[in-house]
Amino acid sequence: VPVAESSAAELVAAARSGDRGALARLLSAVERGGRTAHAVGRAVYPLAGSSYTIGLTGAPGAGKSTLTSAVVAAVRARGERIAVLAIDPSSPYTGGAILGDRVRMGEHALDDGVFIRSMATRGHLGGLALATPEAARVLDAAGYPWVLIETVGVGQVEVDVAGAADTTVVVVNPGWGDRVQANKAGLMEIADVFVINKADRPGADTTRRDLESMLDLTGPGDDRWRPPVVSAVSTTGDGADAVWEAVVAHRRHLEQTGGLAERREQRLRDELALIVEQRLRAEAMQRLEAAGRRALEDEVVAGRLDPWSAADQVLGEAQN
Ligand SMILES: Nc1nc2c(ncn2[C@@H]2O[C@H](COP(=O)(O)OP(=O)(O)OP(=O)(O)O)[C@@H](O)[C@H]2O)c(=O)[nH]1
Ligand SMILES: [Mg+2]
Repeated sequence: VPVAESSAAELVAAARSGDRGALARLLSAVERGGRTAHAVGRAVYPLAGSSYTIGLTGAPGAGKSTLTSAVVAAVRARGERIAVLAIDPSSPYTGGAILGDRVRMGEHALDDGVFIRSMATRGHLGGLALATPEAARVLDAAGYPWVLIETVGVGQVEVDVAGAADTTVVVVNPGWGDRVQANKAGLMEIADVFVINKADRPGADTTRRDLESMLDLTGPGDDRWRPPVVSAVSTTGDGADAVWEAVVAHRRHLEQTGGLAERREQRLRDELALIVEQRLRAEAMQRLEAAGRRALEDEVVAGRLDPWSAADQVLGEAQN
């Protein structure tokens, strides 16, 4: 059932009192985007701000979901509630990878202290970058003190996700040093914590040495934090607690240095700019359609009109 604009506030209230169905509907609205998502965004903003977000990224199949499940178990063992957003940027629909996640995270299905939700972005331009922080805010408003966001690292996507998180965990596997060269620099930049998952496989020690020496070269970042490298075997749960300890240590560091407030502030500035940009982009495309897109394109293709003048016609601007 779609969320009517007027009912966003009611759903938020229901979600805050523990109604998981209401929470799921709010997240669906965010996932779909558009007006209803804006209404949800307005309703949750004043209520959010007390939860801590963790981004968990890495190459396809690195074991992110398995690690997530193990970390959730570690968090629950400490008696804390946690929500998980599994984001699938590659598919416009909630698809196969997510079905696998149901199995991998299934052990938490009956736990009231855990909320797991997968989110596809239906191919919206910039949809992921806007929907992710919004969904995290919904879970924040619903009372989850920890929100973990799992995303497949496929280039720009993990950078977007890092942008939405307080602490970013990058998951690599043994042998990582030899592969994904192109992506390394980007990952080094966003990682607050490194996890060498599948440490039961050969090459884990070499990967650790590689990572540590790269970290030596990079030196501590602006916030003087050196990302710890944690080994894990997520299939057995080994290392999950150490991963969580590293996250908590990074949080403490950010809180003590003022880095947390800084990160959050920068995120909101970026988000505002992105929202304005997305809305103008949508409006621009509407104007193009209204101006007779196909006919204009044909004129340009036929060489009777240059694209600049065509754009002027669409935007109603004088040529210059
Ligand atoms: N040997 C070993 N296998 C693991 C470990 N962790 C995960 N796996 C296996 O790796 C495969 C992929 O695990 P997932 O958790 O689905 O990986 P993912 O990174 O979430 O995958 P995508 O979301 O599809 O990118 C599964 O078959 C897991 O059982 C580990 O520590 N050791
Ligand atoms: Mg996964």
